[in-house]
Amino acid sequence: MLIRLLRTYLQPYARWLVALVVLQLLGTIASLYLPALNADVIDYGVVRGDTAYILRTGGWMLLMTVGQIACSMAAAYFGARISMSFGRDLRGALFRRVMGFSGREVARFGAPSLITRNTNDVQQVQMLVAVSGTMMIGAPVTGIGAIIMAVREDPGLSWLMGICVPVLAIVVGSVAWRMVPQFRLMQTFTDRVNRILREQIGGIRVVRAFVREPDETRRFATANADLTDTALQAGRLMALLLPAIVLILNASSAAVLWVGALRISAGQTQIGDLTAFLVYLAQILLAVMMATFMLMMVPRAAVSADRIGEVLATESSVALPREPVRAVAAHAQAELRRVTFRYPGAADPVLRDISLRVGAGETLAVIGSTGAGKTTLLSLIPRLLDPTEGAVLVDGVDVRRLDPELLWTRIGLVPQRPYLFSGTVASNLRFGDPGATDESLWQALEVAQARDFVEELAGGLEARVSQGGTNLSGGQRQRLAIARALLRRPEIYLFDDSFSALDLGTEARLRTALRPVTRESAVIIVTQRVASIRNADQIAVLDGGALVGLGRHHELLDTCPTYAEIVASQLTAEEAA
Ligand code: TTP
Ligand code: MG
Repeated sequence: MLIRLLRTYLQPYARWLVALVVLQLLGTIASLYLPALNADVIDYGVVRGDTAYILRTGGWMLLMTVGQIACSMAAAYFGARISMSFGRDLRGALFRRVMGFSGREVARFGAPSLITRNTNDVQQVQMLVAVSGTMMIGAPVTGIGAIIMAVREDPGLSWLMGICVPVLAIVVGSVAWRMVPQFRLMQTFTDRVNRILREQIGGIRVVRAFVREPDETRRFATANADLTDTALQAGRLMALLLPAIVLILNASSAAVLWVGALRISAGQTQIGDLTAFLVYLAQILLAVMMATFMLMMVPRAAVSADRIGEVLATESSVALPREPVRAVAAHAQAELRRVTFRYPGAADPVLRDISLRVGAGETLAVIGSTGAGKTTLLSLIPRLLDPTEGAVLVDGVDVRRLDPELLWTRIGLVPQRPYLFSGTVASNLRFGDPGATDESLWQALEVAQARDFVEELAGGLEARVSQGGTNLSGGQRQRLAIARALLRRPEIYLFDDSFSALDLGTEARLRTALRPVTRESAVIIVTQRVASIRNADQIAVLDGGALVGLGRHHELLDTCPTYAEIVASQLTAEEAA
C-alpha cells in the first residue's frame, strides 16, 4: 500500500525527484572527495613543507565545500517541496473521497478516525518522503563510496570496517526492530485520544449535567496515559540509540588509531591516509545509522499508508450513476415503490415494503412514534441512503439513475437536527442559494417566522453563527434551516420534525405562511404532532417500519387504530372530532 501510495502521489513530481537525486549525488561525491584531498595536503604538503601545494589544494577544498553546501541546500529545498506537495495532494484526495461518503461509510470509520487519518497519518507518510528525500540517495552512496575510498587509502586497515559496520548495523537494527510495534500502537492510541476528546467536547453539557466529569476525566486520562507510555517506551529505545552509536564510533576510531599507528611506525601507512581513513569510517557509520533510521520510519509510515489506503479504497455505497438522466418530464413528484431498508449489520429492516406517492401541490404527512423509521424514510429521497429493496423515484425517474446535481437542486431538506455552519446568518442562508439578495433572504426569514429574532440579533443578517449553530436556540436553528431550504425554491420539500421546537402558535403561523410558497411543490412533513398535519392531503402512519395506515385525518381515525391511538393521546375528545 505504501509503495502504491508513493507511486501514485509522487508521480507529478517526478522531475523534481530527478533534480533531487542529481543534487544529492553531487553533494555526496564532493563530501567523499574532501578527505582524500585532506590526506594529500598532509602527505605531500605538510610533510614536505610545500606551502604552494597546501594553498592550491586548500583552495580546491574550499571550492568543493561551497559546492557541496549549495547542493545540500538545494536538495533540502526540493525535498521539502516534494514532501509538502505530496502531503497536500494526499490530503486533498482523502478529503474528496470522504466528502463522497454516505452516512454509512462515515459511520464505519467514525469521524474522529477519519480526521486522524487525514492529518496524523498523512503526516507520517509525508515525513518518510521528506526524510528519504534528504537521505535516500545520500546514505547508500556515502556508505559504498566511503568504503571504496577508504580501501583505496589503506587496504591494510580495511578489515577493521568489516567489524565495526556489522556491529553498528546489528545494534541499531535490533533497537529499531523493537520500536516498530510501538509505532503501530501509537497510531491506534492517537485515534482513541482523538475520539474521546471529540466526544467529550461535543457532549460537555451532558457530562456536566449528569456530574460525569470525574469518570470522563478518568477515561481521558487512561487513553492519554496509554499514548504517553507507548511514546515513552519508543523514546527510551531511541535515547539508548545515540550513546550506543557514539560508543561504537569512538571505539572504532580508537581501534583504527591503534592499528594505524602500528602501521605508520612500520612504514606501511602515511599519516594523511590514516586521517582520511578515520573520516571515511565516520561517514560510513553515519550512513549506516541514517539508513537504519530511514528503514525504521518505513513500518510506521506503512501502518499509516494502510489506514489511508483503506479510506481511499472505500467506495461510497451511494454510487453515482454511470449515465445520469439529466432531463425529466414530470415535476415535483416523489414516490417510494415497495421500499425496504435495512441498516448494515442490523437484523431487521427499519422500513418494510413501503409505497408512497406525493405530487405537486400535495402535502404528505408522516407520523409515527420515535424510532419508527421516519428520518430513514426521508433520507432515501435525497439519496443520503439507498434502499435495500424497491425503488425511490423523483419526477418519475429512479434516483439512482438521476444526475445527483439535478436531484439535489430539486430537494429542500430541513433535517431533524438542523446543522448550521460557522459564519453569519446570511452565509448560512446562502447555502440554499448563493446568489440570493438580502431582500430575498429577509423574505425567506419572514416565511420561516425568523425575521423577528434575526432583526434583534446584533448585526442582523451579518450576525455571527458558531460552528453547528450552537449560539442559537434549537427553535431559532430550526427556523434558519427552514429559511435555508426555502431559498432553494425546491420542487420537493422535506421537513423532518422541523416544527418540533416551535410553540404551537408560531408553528401555525409558519404553516400558513408556507402554504402559498409551496403551492407548486410536493411537501413531505415528518412529525409527531397530530395538530401539525390534520389538513394534510395524505397521512402515512408508520409503526415499527411498516406502513399501517394511509389516508386523510378523518378516514384514518376510523380505519387505523394506531393513528386513533396517537390522536387520542394528543387531543381531547372534542378536538379529535
Ligand atoms: P429513525 O428513522 O431515525 O427513526 P425516527 O426518525 O422515526 O425517530 P424520531 O422520531 O425519534 O426521529 O430510526 C429508525 C430505526 O433505525 C431506529 O430503531 C434506529 C435505527 N437506526 C439504525 O439502526 N442505524 C442508524 O444509523 C439510524 C439513523 C437508525
Ligand atoms: Mg427522526
